[in-house]
Amino acid sequence: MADTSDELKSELMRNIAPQDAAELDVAETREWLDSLDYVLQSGGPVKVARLLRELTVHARQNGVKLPFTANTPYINTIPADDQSLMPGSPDVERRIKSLVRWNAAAMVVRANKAEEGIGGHISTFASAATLYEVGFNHFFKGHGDGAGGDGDIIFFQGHAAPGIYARAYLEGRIDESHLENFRRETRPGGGLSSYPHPWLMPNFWEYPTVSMGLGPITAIYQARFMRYLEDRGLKPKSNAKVWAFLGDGETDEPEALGAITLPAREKLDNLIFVINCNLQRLDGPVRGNGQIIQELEAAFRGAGWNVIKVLWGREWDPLLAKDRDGLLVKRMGEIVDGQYQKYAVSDGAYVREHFWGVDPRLLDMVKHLSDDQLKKLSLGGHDPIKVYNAYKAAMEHKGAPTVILARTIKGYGLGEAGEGKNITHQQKKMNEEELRAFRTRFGIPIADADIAKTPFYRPADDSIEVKYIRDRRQALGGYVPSRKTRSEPLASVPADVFEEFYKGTEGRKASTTMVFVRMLSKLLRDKEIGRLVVPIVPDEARTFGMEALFRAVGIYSHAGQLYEPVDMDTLLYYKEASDGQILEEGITEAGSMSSFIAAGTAYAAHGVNTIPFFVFYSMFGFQRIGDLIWAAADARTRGFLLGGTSGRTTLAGEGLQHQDGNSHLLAYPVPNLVSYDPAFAYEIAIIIQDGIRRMYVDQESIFYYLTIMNEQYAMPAMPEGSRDGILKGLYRFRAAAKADAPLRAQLFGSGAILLEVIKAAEILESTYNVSADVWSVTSYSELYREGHACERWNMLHPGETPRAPYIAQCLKDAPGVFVAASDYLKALPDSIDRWLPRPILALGTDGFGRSESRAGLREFFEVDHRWVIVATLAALARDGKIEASVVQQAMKTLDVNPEKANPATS
Ligand SMILES: Cc1ncc(C[n+]2csc(CCOP(=O)(O)OP(=O)(O)O)c2C)c(N)n1
Ligand SMILES: [Mg+2]
Repeated sequence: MADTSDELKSELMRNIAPQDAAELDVAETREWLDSLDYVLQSGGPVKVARLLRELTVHARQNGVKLPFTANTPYINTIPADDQSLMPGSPDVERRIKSLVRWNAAAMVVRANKAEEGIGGHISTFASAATLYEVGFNHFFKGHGDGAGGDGDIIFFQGHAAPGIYARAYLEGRIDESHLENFRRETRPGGGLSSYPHPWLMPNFWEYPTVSMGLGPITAIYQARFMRYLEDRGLKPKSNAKVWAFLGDGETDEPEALGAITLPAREKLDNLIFVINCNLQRLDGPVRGNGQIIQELEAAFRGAGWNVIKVLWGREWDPLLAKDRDGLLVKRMGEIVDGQYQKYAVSDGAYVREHFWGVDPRLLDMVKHLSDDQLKKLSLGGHDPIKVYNAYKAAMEHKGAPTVILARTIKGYGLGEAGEGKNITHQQKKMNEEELRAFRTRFGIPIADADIAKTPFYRPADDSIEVKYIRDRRQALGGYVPSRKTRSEPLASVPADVFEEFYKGTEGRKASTTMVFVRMLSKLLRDKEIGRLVVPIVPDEARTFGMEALFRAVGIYSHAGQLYEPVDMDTLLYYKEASDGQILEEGITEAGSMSSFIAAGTAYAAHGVNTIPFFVFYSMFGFQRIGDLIWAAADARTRGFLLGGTSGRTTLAGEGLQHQDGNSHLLAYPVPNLVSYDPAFAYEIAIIIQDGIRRMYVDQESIFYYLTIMNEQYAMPAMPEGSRDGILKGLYRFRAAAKADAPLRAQLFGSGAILLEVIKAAEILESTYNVSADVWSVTSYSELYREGHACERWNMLHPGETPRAPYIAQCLKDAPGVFVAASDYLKALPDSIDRWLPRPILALGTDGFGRSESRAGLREFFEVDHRWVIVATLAALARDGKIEASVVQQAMKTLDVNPEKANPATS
C-alpha cells in the first residue's frame, strides 16, 4: 500500500468540516481515489506527490483553506512492499535476544532478592530489546583495532543498562560475577554501575545518559563535532553514525528536543535518534489523552528530520493491505495512547470488541483471526524486520538526520509481572511463577527446579548463539560499547606561548579576559597544538573581546559562507568557513557544553587530542547547565571552562541575574574539576600551561574552570618562586614591609578583589601601622581538597607523624589576624579556616546582585579596600591588640556605616 494515498485520504477526512462531509458524494470520492491509484500504479509515488503538490497549490490559489498538518497517518512509514529482506538468521537472533532478556531480568531480580533491594530496571530494556539487538547484529559499528576510533558512537538509554550488560555477558566480555555485582560497585573486583558511567567503567561506557535529556543533546553536538573534525582535516571522513536511544517520556526534557533544529540545518545524516515509544514513563502514560508518536513526528518533521515510524508488526501488513477504504488507518489514528495501553494489557476479546467492534466492516476484516491471534498482533518495535528496515533506511538517508519512532510495550514479555502496567517501570522483583512464565515464553533452557535461584544462562563458547554473536561483532568492527583512550599523549606543552605573561604588562592596563584572549590567540597560532584548540562561545565573543578570532581562525560552518558578510570591508569581519575553528554556538549554553563534551572526549572517542576552551557568561554556567558539567566530569572530558564577566562586584551594571558570586562554590562538588579564580596574567599562564600538561601530556581525567573578569589593571611580574603556590591554590604575593611590627595581618585576596586587598595593605601600613602579608588565593577548592586529604590520612594513621595541609604549612607561623576577601561567597574562605592557626574573618558577596557601578557594588557587598581595612582592624581589636575606638574612628574616616543593611539578606 502506498502511504501517499493514505496520507491524502486521512488528511481529507480530518480537514473537511462535518456538514461538507455529509454533502460529499461517496461515488465522487471513489472516483478521485481511483484516479489517484491509477497515477500511483502507472507513474509511481514521486508522480503522485508532485500531483498532490500541484493540486494543493491550485486549491490555495482558488481560495481553499487547507489546514496545516505535519503528520502522516498512524501507520509505518515504510510500506511492507518496500521492505528489504533481513540478512542473517532470524531464528538464532531471536534465541540470542531471549537469552539477553533473561539475563537482564535475572540480574535485576537477583539484585533485589535481599530485604534491602538495590534497584534496577527490567521493563525499559524489555521494551527495547529488539531495538538494540537488531543494532548489535547488523548496524552498530565498533571502533575496530585502529588507533583512530572510527566506530559509531552510541548513547544507550540509561535504564536499559541491564540489557547491555546481559549482552556483554553473552559476548564473553564480562562474566557472571560482574552480573552478580550489578549495582554493587564497591565489592572487591568491582561491580557494574547502575547506568552508563564512563567514570566508573572507563573501558566500557562511552557517554553518560541517565540524566534524562542530556543524551539527546550531547548526541546532536557529537554528530556535529564529527563533521567538524572531518571538515578541519583532523580525522579522515567516515561513515560512522551517532545513535541516540531515548525514552518517549524523556522527550519532555527541554534538552531532548531543544536542539533538534541544528542537525537538520547542518544536514547531519550521521545522526540517528531511536525513540522507544512504549507510551509510558515512570508514573503512567506519556500522553494518556493524546498520541506521543504523532506529537514527536510533527516536531521532528517540522524541524526538518527524516521521520520513520515503526508502529505495527508484520501481522498487520495483510490487514492494512485489505484496508481499501482507509477504515483501519483511520481507526488506528483515532485511538489515544492511554487506550492503546489498555489494549496492550487486555485479552483478544476485549480488543475485538473495543478496537475493531466500532464498525462491522472492521470486524469483518479480522473475523478469520482467533482472540489469541488478535492479541498477538505485534508492534513495530518488537518486529526485527520492521526495525531492520527502519535502521537501513536511516543509514541510507542523505542530507538530514533520522528519527525512528518505534512503538513498543513497556515491560514486554513480563506478563502478569508488569507488561504494559502503570507500575512496570518500578518492577524489580518477579515471583517464581512469573519467572517460570517468562522463562517459558522466551524458551530459556532452565529447569523448573532451578528457577527459584534465577540463574544466569550463557550457552557454551562453541554454541551457535555465541559463535553468531562473535561473528557478527567481528564483522562490524568489534564490541560496543567500548571505550579507551585512542590518542597518543602530547609530547610537551609549548612553553614560549606563555613567556610574555610572566613579566606582566609593565604598567599597561589589561583585564584577565584580555589576557586570556591573547593567550588563546597565541595558542591557536602555535605550530604544535594550534590546530587542536577548539574555542567555543555561546554568542558572547564580542562581550569577551574575542571577535578578532573570527577573522583569524574563522567560525566553523559546514556550508562555508554563502553570503557577503555585512562587515566584509572591516579587519575583523564575521568570517564563516568550512574549516573554521571557532564553534560559535549561538545562545545555547547547553549546546555549547555539549560541544565541549564532544571536543573534550575526542581523545578517547576519535583519537584526537582536541583542547576545548568554552568561554561563557559565568552566571549561566554552573547555575544553568550544572548537570551537563556533571555529565562532562563523568565522561572524563578534558578542557577549559572559562567563566567570563565573573565576580559579583566586578561585573558592573548588569544586576541580580548576571552577577556571579556563586560559581566557585558550585564547582566544589565536581570531583575532577580543578577551579581557579586568578587575578594576574602570570597566574593564568601557569594554570593553563600546567592544565594542558596534566590533561594532554600526562593524560589525567580532569578538566578546568577559570573565572576571568573585565576589570582592567596593570598586570605585575610573577614573584619569584610562586609557581607551585599558584597551582596549589595560594602563594604570598607580597611580604609585609615590617615583619617585626607589633600589629600584623595576613590578608587573602582572589581575582579582581586581590587589588582591593593590596590597596588595603598599603593603607593599613601607612595609616594604621599594621604590617600585612598579602596572599593571592587562586583556588579555595584546591586548598580545601588537599586539606581534607591530609586530615583523612591523619585520621587513619594515628601514631604517625601527621601530615600538614599545604595551607597550614604556609601559614603556621604567620603572625597577626587573618582576613579574606573575594568576589564570591564567604563559604569559600570558611572552607579552609580550620587549617589556619587562628580563625579567619571572611568578606564576600553573599546575597543578590544589584545594578550598580563597580565601586558602588563593592561598597554594597562590603569587599572594597575600606572594608578590608575595617575588618583587619576589627580583628585586631577582637584580639586585644588595639582599642575598639581605633576601629570606630577608621569607620568614620573611611565612611563605613556600621548600621548598614546586611547585603546577604537584603
Ligand atoms: C532528569 C531526570 N529526571 C528524572 C529521572 C528519573 N526517571 C528515570 S526513568 C524515568 C521514566 C522514563 O520514561 P521514558 O523516558 O519513557 O523511558 P522508558 O523507561 O519508558 O523507556 C524517570 C522519570 C531521571 N533519570 N532524569
Ligand atoms: Mg517510555
